[in-house]
Amino acid sequence: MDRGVKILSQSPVWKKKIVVSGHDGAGKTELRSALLKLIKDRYGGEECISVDEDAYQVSLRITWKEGETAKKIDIWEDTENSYSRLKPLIYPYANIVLICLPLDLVRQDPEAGFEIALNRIETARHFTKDDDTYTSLFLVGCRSDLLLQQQSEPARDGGTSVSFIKRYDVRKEARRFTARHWLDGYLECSAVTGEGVSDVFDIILKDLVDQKRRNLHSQKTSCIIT
Ligand SMILES: Nc1nc2c(ncn2[C@@H]2O[C@H](COP(=O)(O)OP(=O)(O)OP(=O)(O)O)[C@@H](O)[C@H]2O)c(=O)[nH]1
Ligand SMILES: [Mg+2]
Repeated sequence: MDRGVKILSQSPVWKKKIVVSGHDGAGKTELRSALLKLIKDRYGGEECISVDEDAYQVSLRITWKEGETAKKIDIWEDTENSYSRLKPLIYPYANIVLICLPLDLVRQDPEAGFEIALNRIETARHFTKDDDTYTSLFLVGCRSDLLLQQQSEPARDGGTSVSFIKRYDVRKEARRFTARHWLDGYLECSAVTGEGVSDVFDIILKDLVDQKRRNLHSQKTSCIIT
């Protein structure tokens, strides 16, 4: 646990919630750590950043100061093993849900990979449908360095034919999946090398700012058909 110096309590507060979901071992925890590192690198050292992680490691609160505004982002993680009674705590009021897709693993077994991602999307939509917060859903292609490494190696036959794996363009399929399931976008990074993490963070921040406008026309307003 890392405890920095607290931010002045009288600062105006901008508070957002992000949920990181996806396959078992997709890179959710690494992505949270990479985002934390990026925020620390960008917004200064210990003087203006505080970090709190809960005992179950499902929620991480990062607070930093930008101009006069204190910014807080709660980054929650929903793992395959999360107790089902935690889910109603993890998802509601999420501003963004990131569905992590381990590109190297999905390239080996696309059918199972996209099915798991779809299942996570349905879970996220189910647990956010009744609150009054706009929730953006992004698909995040994770472990992109492992994908590159894999593509430069001869394909091994692990149940799927070698020629199929060689031809299969997992990035293209991820983009198609994003469009087919009405997600807000497809992002990609390697949390370990840091490649693409700042682009992911910039898009997340932009989306969080744009949500203010979108909230005026919330997607969750109920309608009655007579
Ligand atoms: N090379 C590389 N390895 C990664 C990357 N992201 C995650 N990993 C590795 O993949 C494994 C799983 O990463 P985690 O971040 O623990 O995955 P997770 O989704 O949190 O896993 P669960 O919480 O168990 O579901 C670890 O060995 C990580 O070091 C990445 O971008 N590149
Ligand atoms: Mg994890």
